[in-house]
Amino acid sequence: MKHMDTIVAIATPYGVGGIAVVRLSGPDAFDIADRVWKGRCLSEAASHTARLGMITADDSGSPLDQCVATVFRAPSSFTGEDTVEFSVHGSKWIQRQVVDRLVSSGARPAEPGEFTRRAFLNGRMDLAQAEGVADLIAASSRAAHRLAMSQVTGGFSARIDSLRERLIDLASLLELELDFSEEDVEFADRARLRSIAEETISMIDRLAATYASGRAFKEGVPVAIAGRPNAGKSTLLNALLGEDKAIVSDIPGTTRDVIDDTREIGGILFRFYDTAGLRDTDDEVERIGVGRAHEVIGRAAIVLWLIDASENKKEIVSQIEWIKGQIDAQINSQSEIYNEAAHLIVFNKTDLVSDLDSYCHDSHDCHACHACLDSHACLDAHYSEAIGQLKEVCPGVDVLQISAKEGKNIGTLETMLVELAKTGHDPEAELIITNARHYEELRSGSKAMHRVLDALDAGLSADLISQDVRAALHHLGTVTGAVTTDNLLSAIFTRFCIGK
Ligand SMILES: Nc1nc2c(ncn2[C@@H]2O[C@H](COP(=O)(O)OP(=O)(O)O)[C@@H](O)[C@H]2O)c(=O)[nH]1
Ligand SMILES: [Mg+2]
Repeated sequence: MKHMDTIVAIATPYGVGGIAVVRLSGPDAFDIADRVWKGRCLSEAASHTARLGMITADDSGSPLDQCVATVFRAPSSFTGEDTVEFSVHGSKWIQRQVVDRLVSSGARPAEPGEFTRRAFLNGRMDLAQAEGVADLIAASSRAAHRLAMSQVTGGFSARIDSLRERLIDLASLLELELDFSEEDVEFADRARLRSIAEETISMIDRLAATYASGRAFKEGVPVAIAGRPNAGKSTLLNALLGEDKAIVSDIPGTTRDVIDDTREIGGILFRFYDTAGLRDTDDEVERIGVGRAHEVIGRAAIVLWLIDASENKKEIVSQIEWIKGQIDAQINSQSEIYNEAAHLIVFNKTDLVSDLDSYCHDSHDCHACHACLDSHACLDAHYSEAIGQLKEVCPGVDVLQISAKEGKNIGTLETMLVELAKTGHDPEAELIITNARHYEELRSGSKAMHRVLDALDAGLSADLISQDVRAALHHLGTVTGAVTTDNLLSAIFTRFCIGK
């Protein structure tokens, strides 16, 4: 597909920097560039070379900015078209003037995502790779960066293409039969078709199942800090973020709204949510906060249930029982995406119970003792019955002791968070999907393949079965752009920003 016009936009962020890059791409890029250029002719420059020169302010040749122009000749450029990138001085005024000057010399201001759209249309990259470019630009952690890179470099597309090849084989076996329909032959052994279809479904489903983790790695793995008022939730949020983000006080009900922020730990971006303490209350505002807390807990991938370890044993046991009820209720009303939330029981304020050593050794009806605080085993012994019951509801639940105020064991908590985030899918090891559109297409593809199985079971004719195989092919094809419509492209690229 050929574009007749030449587009221009600032490719660097809006604002003042040392330099800014103005990108010009299209069939007339070199002619337009030469019209505003004082220096050695750009249209004669070799591809991938840079020249120092002057951009003129007007046709009389008065200087606007001294800059470096980098020349890329079609098809060896990002867009696949002739391209000049001007590295100009980074004043906002200069940037605007250079763009205006190029527009008045024949270029058109680019629309959002238009450079990447051209790259796709000129076959420089497929659709999943183009979408990867947007993710790469937005990547804010090592995991998100790695996932975007696997999309940009085509690892993900290769997997989709191999799935499509299997389906094409399947469809052609079926369609061969159609050509010989009068002779009533079955070229394709039905049992073999079935096993190919089943294998394809399991491959598609496995990829689709990575989406919950993929989205979490991209946007920040959601971690809810939950518990009764005054357990130290806001103190823990501040300790994890390393700043005083939430107000801490000993007045129960201080945190009324959800407060959140992100932090990268071990290469993974986490989004921590401090919530209002869960309790029944007559205060209207606090009640709304408690409602929101429940929503956040329901959507979290990891929930940290905080317990004030300085309470007496009876109170702690009752809190563990209460947490069991909360988790139980949540498991029963799970959303599809985060149906495997991890739960961690965190005993906080352990600094307050250090003077209770003797108390503990004399009787077991006590707070956790100092010696206990460094060993999980002992704490489990103290609350073994209650924790055992909790594990019946939620087998993977883990227990940890910290002091949010003194920063004790926060490092251990962080290590546990990283491990929990990777239990679903490891971003370093696996191909993981991060894009909602890809997820939807994979699911539709899987549904079409289930219809293929049903049709095989029902002994339907080859033409009916092949229709559903074609439908599955279509859905997988839209992921990489082997199949596209203008609407789809507009929907994708208008979400990019100008200059991409
Ligand atoms: N000694 C001690 N006090 C703590 C600790 N964590 C929180 N606190 C105190 O407990 C009170 C309630 O803390 P806050 O974080 O506001 O609890 P929230 O209601 O759960 O958010 C404050 O006075 C905190 O200083 C801790 O680890 N040790
Ligand atoms: Mg609070």
